[in-house]
Amino acid sequence: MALDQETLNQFTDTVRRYVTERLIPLEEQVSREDAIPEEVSQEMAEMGLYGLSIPEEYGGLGLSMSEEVVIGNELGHTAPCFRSLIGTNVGIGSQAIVMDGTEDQKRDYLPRLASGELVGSFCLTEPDSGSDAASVRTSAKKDGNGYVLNGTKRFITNSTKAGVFTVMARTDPDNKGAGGISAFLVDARSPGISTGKPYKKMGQQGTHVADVIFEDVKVPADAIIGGVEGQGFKTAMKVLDRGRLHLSSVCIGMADRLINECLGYATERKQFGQLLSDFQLIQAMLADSKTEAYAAEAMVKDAAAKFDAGENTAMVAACAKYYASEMVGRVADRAVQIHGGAGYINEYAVERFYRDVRLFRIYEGTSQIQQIVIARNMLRAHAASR
Ligand code: COS
Repeated sequence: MALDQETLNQFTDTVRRYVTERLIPLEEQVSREDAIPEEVSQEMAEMGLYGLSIPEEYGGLGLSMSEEVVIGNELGHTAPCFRSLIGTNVGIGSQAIVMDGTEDQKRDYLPRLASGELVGSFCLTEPDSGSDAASVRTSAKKDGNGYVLNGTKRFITNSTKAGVFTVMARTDPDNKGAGGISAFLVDARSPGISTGKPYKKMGQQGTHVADVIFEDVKVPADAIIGGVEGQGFKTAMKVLDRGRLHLSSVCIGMADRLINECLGYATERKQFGQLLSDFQLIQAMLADSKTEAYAAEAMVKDAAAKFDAGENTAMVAACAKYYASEMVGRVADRAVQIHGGAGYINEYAVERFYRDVRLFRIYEGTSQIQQIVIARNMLRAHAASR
């Protein structure tokens, strides 16, 4: 544990209060305007939220995974766009450096990522490479002492305000698989980089996702993470394993919020002369949602503890992400059902969250990819035990 229990409790309370008093009242506005007020980013930076996962020696809070999921859960209680503001710096935009970066790369980038001065963004997905992450086509050709990058990255979160991109590019054109990929740290101001117009999304308004185009972008040789070619795919997989645990905790927080919205509505609204909460069919939906949310919470806590103990968590992180993201989809669906017609109206939080949570089953690996990761690990362990 990086923090003593009392400090963690205090920090958790601070985040909870911030979510309740500051972020929840902003949800409707942010959804309507598709923009988070600038001050929110500043406030989150002052609370240290950009640096949750970055070691203290590089200016972050250095939370353990078990601690990070507690905070992820708290942030999950409001619109997911607020969590996404800090999400790339905490997860996919910083962890490649934390896990595999050289000391110079850590010193150069991590303090600025931790403070929120620099936004990190993760460039893996491409127009023809999504779930099949090893088929990346963006090329990194050797050029004197450095490399020249060409290619298009798709659906890149926070790319329009990023200061540094972690870019997966193929350094070995003869190796079409995972081993031909290297991870680069690329300054977003480098000549030849442009970002597309943010996509219009189904939900999660306030978070912006756009393409990033690399045209003859020159990068120095020391831009390769860890200084070794061919390790980029493995780095990306490790980053995603960790990110999946964080996202699972956000799903749990969101499920809890949805359940609370349902409790509030069901104990106020009357039909057939009695409160909705008096109907056993409504109670059954509430009970199913609570049971599933609790099961997901137990999984995430267990997987996070395993991560902190240094165990390989590729499989359990996939289990957690798969279950928690599917769970919150079912909880959101029931929440709309309990709200009836009101659940279909934009003024109610559950209508927005129903759309917002759909993404959890897709990004950082679809449910189908999680199933593949789980099954492959099971089969590998079985083969090794024979
Ligand atoms: N940690 C470390 N290394 C890993 C790893 C992990 N979790 N998963 C795979 N690797 C390694 C393998 O050990 C293998 O190394 P060797 O060649 O030395 O044996 C290499 O990476 C290739 O692995 P594999 O053959 O399993 O790769 P596949 O092409 O079959 O792809 C999946 C595996 C499908 C699991 C991967 O492409 C994936 O996770 N896709 C989803 C990507 C994603 O989440 N995208 C979301 C967008 S990013 S926000």
